[in-house]
Amino acid sequence: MIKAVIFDLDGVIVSTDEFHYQAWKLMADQECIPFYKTINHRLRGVSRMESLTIILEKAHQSYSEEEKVKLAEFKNQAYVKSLSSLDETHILPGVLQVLSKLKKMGVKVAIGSSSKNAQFILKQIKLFDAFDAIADGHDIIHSKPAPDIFLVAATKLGVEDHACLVVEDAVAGIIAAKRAGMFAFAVGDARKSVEADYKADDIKELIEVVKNSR
Ligand code: B16
Ligand code: MG
Repeated sequence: MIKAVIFDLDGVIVSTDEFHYQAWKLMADQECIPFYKTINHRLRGVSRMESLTIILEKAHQSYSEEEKVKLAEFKNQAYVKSLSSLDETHILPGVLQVLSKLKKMGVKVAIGSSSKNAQFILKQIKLFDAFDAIADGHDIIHSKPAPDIFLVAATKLGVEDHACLVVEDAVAGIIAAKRAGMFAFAVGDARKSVEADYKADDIKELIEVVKNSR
């Protein structure tokens, strides 16, 4: 029986990937590092420093740890600045209906995001109070595909791991959910994952999945 649904943030609740892309691109252009959308695609669900490591694969020079921290800070400042234009109109289709139905069914809801900006983003889109728990990049050391973020979310909710369903748009997030012993519901890019328990074109399909588990 599914007692809780844990939502990834970027790509599930709101699409911030273009904002991430533009901010990383600014950093990459400044450093003359080739960076394009296919590389950006690999950054989904991956932490800030791990994202930088992926981008630096194409760099023509090596960087010290201190320099890497500075590059990540530069990107984050540009990213946060761009988030000021984010509002509730950016909430992805179906999300509000799904949250409202789950509430009525008595199913707990949480956020499980690798982002250290998750709380700010939730405030921008006016959904900060819509969740029973928020687990974000500040709560973990190892980001997806490690199961940590979802295990923290389940603990904060007080729900057993095996009674949680994770909604993810990243393959790394699906792997993390399965490693956490949870059900995995894939949307968007994550539908190519072989590990997902459910794959959907429309997030609203998860209501039936939760109902059928009861
Ligand atoms: P930040 P999610 C992830 O969010 C993004 O998908 C990923 O591209 C980003 O690098 C990561 O958050 C860290 O974000 O730099 O804001 O801490 O999909 O786990 O909600
Ligand atoms: Mg995501």
